[in-house]
Amino acid sequence: MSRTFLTAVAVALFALSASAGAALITVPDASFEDHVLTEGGYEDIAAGSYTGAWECDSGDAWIDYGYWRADGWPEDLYAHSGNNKAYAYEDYIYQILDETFIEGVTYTLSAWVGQPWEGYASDWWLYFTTEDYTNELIETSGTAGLDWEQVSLEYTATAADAGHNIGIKMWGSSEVSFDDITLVPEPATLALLGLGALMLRRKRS
Ligand SMILES: [Ca+2]
Repeated sequence: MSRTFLTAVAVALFALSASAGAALITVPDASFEDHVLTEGGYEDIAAGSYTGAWECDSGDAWIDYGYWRADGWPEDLYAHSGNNKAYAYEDYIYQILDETFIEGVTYTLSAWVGQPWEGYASDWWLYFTTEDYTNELIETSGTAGLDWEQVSLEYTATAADAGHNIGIKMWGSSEVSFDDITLVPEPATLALLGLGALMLRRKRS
């Protein structure tokens, strides 16, 4: 085997290992089901009795299981999956993950958003932060509809972000609800493979 070929193989293997290493990030309590509720129940994320992984900023964020219907409201938005969803009344819901940013990797944070009633404020925001949840790296926002919709935010980590914990954060107005949060890193695998092919070509010519 030629040295050129071995170089290309090495580059491809490196790309594959980078891909495997960053392929999956598990968001703890991604569907807000870790805290078990009975139907009609709710729990303040800031309460000491809350058992999930999420945190909030000002104590106005809850997980619920059909709370508004149980409270007599004709409409409610049931969880996108499982029993529970989260909502924030002008509050932040966030988590600082154990995983750290890798320079050049593009992270996609996705959430399902929706709201139960017409005529109420319905803004949602998504953010990436570092381990300080107030340090916002990027944000996006929109308006929640009456049914669930998946929204997302992409961020490519810089050299300055590398090694910092990944923070994911949401904000909602009124009873804008969130469920099924995912975080997918996309390493520059194809770019690295492309680089390998380019090196191969250059050495041949
Ligand atoms: Ca859920």
